[in-house]
Order: sequence, then C-alpha cells, then structure tokens
Amino acid sequence: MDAKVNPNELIKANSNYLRGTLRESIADELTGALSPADAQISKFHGFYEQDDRDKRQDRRERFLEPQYSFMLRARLPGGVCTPKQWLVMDRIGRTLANGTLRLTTRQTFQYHGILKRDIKGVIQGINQALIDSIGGCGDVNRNVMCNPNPVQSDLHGEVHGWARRISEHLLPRTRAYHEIWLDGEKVQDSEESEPIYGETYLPRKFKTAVAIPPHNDVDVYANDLGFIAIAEEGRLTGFNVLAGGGMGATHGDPTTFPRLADDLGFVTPQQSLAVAEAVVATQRDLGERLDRSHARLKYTVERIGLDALRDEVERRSGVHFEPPRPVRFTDHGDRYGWVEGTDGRWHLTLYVENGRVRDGPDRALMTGLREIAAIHRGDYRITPNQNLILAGVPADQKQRVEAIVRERGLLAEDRSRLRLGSIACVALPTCPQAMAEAERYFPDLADKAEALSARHGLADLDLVLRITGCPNGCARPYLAEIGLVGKGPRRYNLLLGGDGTGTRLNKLYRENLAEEEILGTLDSLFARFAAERRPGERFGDFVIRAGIVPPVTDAARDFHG
Ligand code: SRM
Ligand code: SF4
Repeated sequence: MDAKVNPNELIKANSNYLRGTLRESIADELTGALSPADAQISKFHGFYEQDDRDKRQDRRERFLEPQYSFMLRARLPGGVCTPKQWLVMDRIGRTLANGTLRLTTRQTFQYHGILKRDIKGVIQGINQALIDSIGGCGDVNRNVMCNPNPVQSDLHGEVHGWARRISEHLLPRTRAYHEIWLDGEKVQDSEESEPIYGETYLPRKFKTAVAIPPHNDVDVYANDLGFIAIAEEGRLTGFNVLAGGGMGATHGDPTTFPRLADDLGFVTPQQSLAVAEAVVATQRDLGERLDRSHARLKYTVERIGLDALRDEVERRSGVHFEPPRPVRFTDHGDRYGWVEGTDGRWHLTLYVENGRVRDGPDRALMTGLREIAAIHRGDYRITPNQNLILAGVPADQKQRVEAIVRERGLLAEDRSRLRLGSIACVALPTCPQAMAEAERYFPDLADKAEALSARHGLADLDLVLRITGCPNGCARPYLAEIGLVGKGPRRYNLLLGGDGTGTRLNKLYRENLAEEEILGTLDSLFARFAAERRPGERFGDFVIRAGIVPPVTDAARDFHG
C-alpha cells in the first residue's frame, strides 16, 4: 500500500475484511473502550464508541477512565419498518440502551448508551427482527434514504423497492458481521473478497438518497449520490442521477464547504444499480486517501470535474446518460396530520421533537407508539426530518389510532409551524464532535424564537430552522432558511437564505453569536420581514431579495464569505 495514505487506510487494509480484533476488544473487561483500531472498524458494523461528555471532567478528577458507552445505528432503507420491528426496537432501547430511541436525519434508529457487554445482545436482538446495522457508519454506502411519500402509495412502494435494492447492492460482502455478532460460520480467507469496495473500502463515508418530486424531504442534493424519481401517470419511468453533494465543513477552512450535488443525467430504473456501483467504484479509485477532510465524493468532483466523472461512470457501467428530465421541488419538510393515500389507506405524520422517542411529562410518546404498534396493521416510516409516519392505516382502524395519539398527546396540532419545520442534531452529551448544544438546547430556543415571531405577527411563519452543534452538518443546516452551527460553548454561527425546498445553500451571516445576539438579530430580521415581505414570499427568499445575504452560487468560492 502507498505509504502516503491516512492511517485509517492501514487500519482498514489490516482488518481482514473488517474483523480487526473486535472480538478481543469486546471481551476485554478491563476497559469500557475498544482498542483505537477497533474503534474505527466498529463503525462499519454500525456502532461508535462514545463517552458521556457531561461526566468527563468529574471522572478525570477522580482518575477514572471516561464513561464509555456505544451508539448503534441501524440500517433501515427508506426508514420503513413493521409494527413488530418497532416493538423489538422499542424493547431493546428500554432494556439495553439509555431508555430512548433516536430517529435520525437519515431515517433510521440510533441507540445511545449501550455498554460494551451488551453490544452483541443488541445486534442479535435487532437481527431477530430482521434489522441489521451493517454499514450504519464507516467508509461505505450508508443507510439509503427514500422519500416516505405517503400519498402516492403505489409509486412510493415501487421507488422504495429500488432504494432497498440499491442498499443491498452496495452492502459490503464480508461475512465479518455475521461471524462476530451472529455466530455465523467462520469464512476461509481464500473465500472472501469485496468485489465493489476492495479491501480498503471507500476513502470516506458515502451517502445515497432517493427523492420523489415534488417533495425533497430527503434533501437529495446533500448526498454523494442522489436519485430523483421520474414518474409518468403515477408509474416510475426512471431517475435523474445526481452526484457530489455533501454538507460537512470545517470552521475557518475555505477548502472545505457544503456542496449541492450535480446532475449526471437520466437512467431507467433497471440501469440504476449499475450506475450506483460505477459511482461508488469511481470514488473508490479516484477519491482522496490521505486527507480525510477532502475525501468525500464532492471534492473528487471538484478536482476532476463533473464531465470526467460522468465519462468514468458511463465507461464503468456501460450506461449512457440521457439528459436529465425537468423536476420541481416544492418543500423539504414534513406534512403533519392525516392524509388519505391513493389506495384508500390513511397515513398520520407525528412530530417527534429532535427525533427523540421517550416519554415526557406531557406526552407519552414511547408508550403511545408501543400501544399503536400492538394494533397497527400498516407500517412505520421514519422521515428525514426525524419524525414518524404511521402509514397504511385501514379506514376501519383510523379512529382507534386517533384515540391513542390523542390520549398520549402525540398530535402536532398545538405546535407552531416554526417548531414543526425545525431539526436539531444530537450534539452533547454523546457526540464527540459537538462544540455546542443542539438537541438539548433546541426546545428552549424554539420557545424564544416562537415568541419573537409572534411579536411580529408571524406566528404562523412557515420556516425551516436547523441547528447543529458543529459544522459537520448532521441536521443539514446549510440548506435551512435559518441555520445555526455550533462554534463553541453556547456560541453559534448564523446562516441565512435556504429556499425552503433544499435546492439552495444558505450563507454565513453572523459569526460566533451568543443567545442574546441570535435573538436580537432574529428580532430585527423578523421585523423587516413582517414589514417588507411580498405576498407568499418565504423568509429565505426575502433575505436574498433584500440584500441581507447574497446567494451562494459556487459553494467552493462563496460559502465562507
Ligand atoms: Fe452525522 C459524524 C450524528 C446525519 C455529517 N454524525 C457524526 C457522529 C457519528 C459523530 C462522530 O463523528 O463521532 C454523530 C453521532 C452523534 C450521536 O451521539 O449520535 C453524528 N449524523 C448524526 C445523526 C444521528 C444526526 C441526527 O441528529 O439525526 C444523523 C445520523 C444519520 C444516519 O442515520 O445515518 C447524522 N451527518 C448526518 C448528515 C445528514 C445527512 O446525511 O443527510 C450529515 C451531512 C451530510 C454529509 O454527510 O455531508 C452528517 N456526521 C457528518 C459529518 C461530516 C462529514 C463530512 O463530510 O465532513 C461527521 C464527521 C465525520 O464524518 O468525520 C458526522
Ligand atoms: Fe455531532 Fe456535529 Fe453531527 Fe451535531 S453536527 S451530531 S455536533 S457531528
């Protein structure tokens, strides 16, 4: 192997197809942690080593090792699971994790607070429900997102089928997961290979999403690889394929930036797997392997150019792209409440604040969802905005489901549109990268922002507000009308100018603001918006028209200001 590669490359290469010494690390009772190399390899199996950051200082002072535990992320293409699976996920969350389930911005479940000795039990438990965590994290294709689109039931079914196929097609082939966690048979060395990934897998994580216009809930332009479903008379005819999107950036480093994916062209559904594989293989071979902060596909596209990427993908897949079909997105948020699908079944979208499923003082969310799972005959769909759809409720069951959600306080009716359009990443205390709070701070911030908007007569303001604890962008803040990105303890950068559909990046407006400064700035911006806005104009469009921020036209050049 080339000596000029990142140490992570050597860990992957020496891992014997992702086995490492995970077995030994897990069995080591002297520490709650894994060996440093296994802590990298574990990500490919879907779990991360973390420690409780609230307790770091105290434990350091008492000469104790950090309070280690693990976060595990399931693979759940398109966020769809059955009530039976929900019940299993719920039970494991209550018994082997921190008592909650976390619905993520990529439509899956995360557990936090799993102890080392329980990891195997968790993986075996979810496996009984036919759920795995392969590639939940790591330098491979991650959970494939798919618009949950409850209304066009048939089209959703068809497109979701392709999302599942793409996910299966891009799975690593190593048997390490089955061998270590599910006590599968040991594979002879000579029998193993990774036809798509090779033994060093990808240079970096890789993300794929499938959107069904007019809704862009999945934020398809934020993905390494995107598929936009093109339908005629309700039937899928193909996909516009996109490549090179991503959110992550580093404060103060203009060589890193969020980027919207570009159009490669149109393909038929049958061609989509070959094209997905060719994009992955191109990134495998041409992606940066020394500097991980420039190793995502978006930087490969910047370096080699979109035309070269398209040529390479056509050559490898044997598929010739047709010109992309026209598409129009109208939103990237969720639509709450009941809707009837084309098949006569009903779908209810519930608001789950920050995706955290737990029982609170006024809403018994976890209990209510468990009660529903016991009777529900449709499925559950996790949305890319961390919410939940009870999908496919037969008409004769609607009243019963409604009674439970009312009794448990789960309807979104009493929430402001500002709150319903917002998302926050996990951040503290589990995320090692967090520079500021997000999930724990959001409810308080939302209360204050709601009060401000009401003061300016904007109580029903339809707004996309997203907050993250650092610039990695896990809640896709760079696509929000108002983005808050953690800069340091209780300090955030304020970005403005997303378009409410996830097709425009926002722009840095003010740096390193404390809460009073954030609220003061929003106060004057809301005042101007209330006075000057045009009929139907969105806040994100207004700030650009009014010259408050210029539009970002070229992420690489414009983003950092
Ligand atoms: Fe993320 C790393 C949480 C979606 C960009 N993300 C992390 C880690 C694992 C922190 C770490 O490196 O150890 C966070 C774990 C926190 C915790 O305690 O749970 C974390 N990311 C999340 C989740 C749970 C946020 C949420 O509130 O829902 C989301 C899980 C998604 C999933 O189910 O797979 C999550 N992360 C995203 C997204 C949004 C998306 O994919 O649509 C992004 C931006 C899109 C992108 O990837 O460009 C995102 N996460 C990152 C990055 C920056 C990557 C980059 O290219 O720079 C990191 C850091 C890294 O990879 O080094 C990161
Ligand atoms: Fe952690 Fe940063 Fe992602 Fe938030 S955006 S979960 S703080 S890595």
